Amino acid sequence: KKKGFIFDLDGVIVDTAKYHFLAWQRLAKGLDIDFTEEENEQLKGVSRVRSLEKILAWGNKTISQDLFNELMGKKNEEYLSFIAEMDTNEILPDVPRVLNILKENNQPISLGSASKNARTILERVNLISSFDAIVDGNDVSKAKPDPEVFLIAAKEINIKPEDCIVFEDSVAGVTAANTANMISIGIGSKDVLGHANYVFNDFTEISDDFIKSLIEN
Ligand code: G16
Ligand code: MG
Repeated sequence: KKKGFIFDLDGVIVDTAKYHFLAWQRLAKGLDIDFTEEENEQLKGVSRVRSLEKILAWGNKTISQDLFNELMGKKNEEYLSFIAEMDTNEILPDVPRVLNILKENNQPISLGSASKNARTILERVNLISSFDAIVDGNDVSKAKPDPEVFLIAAKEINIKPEDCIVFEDSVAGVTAANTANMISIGIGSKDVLGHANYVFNDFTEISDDFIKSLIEN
């Protein structure tokens, strides 16, 4: 049977959260705002605009629209300078194995990411050709936890939402997958992603047989 397999990018295929963190931290410092790794957790899967809004709220700062736009541009420039150095070593463990099983079983694969830099990252790590469709922050108007990104990702591979399986590391992303009526597989800690249908710490815990059971059921 044909199922649709939808992958989030940051935190699932590569760990770019560390680069977002470095770039946001520098920006926050410039505004005299303390920005912690715990706060960074809450920015996972969240769009760029919404992330800056949250950081400003945590720091009790209001800024002009012009400065807001300028800071967003600077943050992205810095982030781009980090991802320019990425290579295949940054692909998270066993992601290629899972992509290969799916390919061997002729299963369509989609990307569903909030990032506007998704294509650049997939090119850097040489995975762009593994995807039959790429839906990212440039294609959606409503950010996760809204299901829009995953619904478009399903449509682009012609698979009904209820036949789709989503791999996600963020709270908002798992909620988005559940709302879309898809099977959600959380990648991370059970404490954080308890609302997912299944949770694994990483892809090394996901067996070939488990993937095959998803295809068959
Ligand atoms: C990712 C990250 C978020 C980031 C967002 C926007 O989403 O998880 O932390 O804020 O993209 O990224 P950009 O600034 O590159 O547009 P995902 O959905 O791939 O996890
Ligand atoms: Mg993510």
